Amino acid sequence: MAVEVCVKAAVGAPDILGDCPFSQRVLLTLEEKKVAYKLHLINIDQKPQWFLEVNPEGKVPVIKFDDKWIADSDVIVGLLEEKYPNPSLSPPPEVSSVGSKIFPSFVKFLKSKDPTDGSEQALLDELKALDEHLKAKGPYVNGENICAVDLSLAQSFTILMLLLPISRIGLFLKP
Ligand SMILES: N[C@@H](CCC(=O)N[C@@H](CS)C(=O)NCC(=O)O)C(=O)O
Repeated sequence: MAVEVCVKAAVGAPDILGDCPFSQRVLLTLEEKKVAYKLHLINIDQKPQWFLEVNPEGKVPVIKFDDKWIADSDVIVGLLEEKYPNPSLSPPPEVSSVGSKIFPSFVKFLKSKDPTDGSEQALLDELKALDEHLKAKGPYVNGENICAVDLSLAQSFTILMLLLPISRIGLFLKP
């Protein structure tokens, strides 16, 4: 039975993919694994009734396997790895935590109200460490082979790109 996936449509443009990083990570995983799927773009400001019936929590992404709808990008990505093991996107242990501190450092930086508390430098250090890793071992975190760490970092960078410009002009969480 065909896989179906519901993801966020762009705000104000219901026919194109939106900016939900969780949805994008699931789509990247499906694409990398070359799994055929039917795409449903969900306008989250006006969720269709059928979508709320299959997923009362109303969040995207959700995916339909074997007639059952499953929510949460972490769960979905785990299931995709299990059901479609080739190509494997599981990272080898030595790279599994590369870049893992970028997102928490970013959240700390965003929440910081004190520009001298070192949170900006800590974020820059994490970004630099990733950059150095990629320069030495790239192009992907695990060399020539893309893996789940890259897709998860892509998700973090989507959020960074969306929020950094706002944080820079001091409109987001800053005093
Ligand atoms: N933990 C969930 C988070 C999903 C999530 O928060 N999706 C947002 C869009 S980025 C959403 O569906 N928001 C609509 C709503 O909450 O009504 C996952 O990893 O899939």
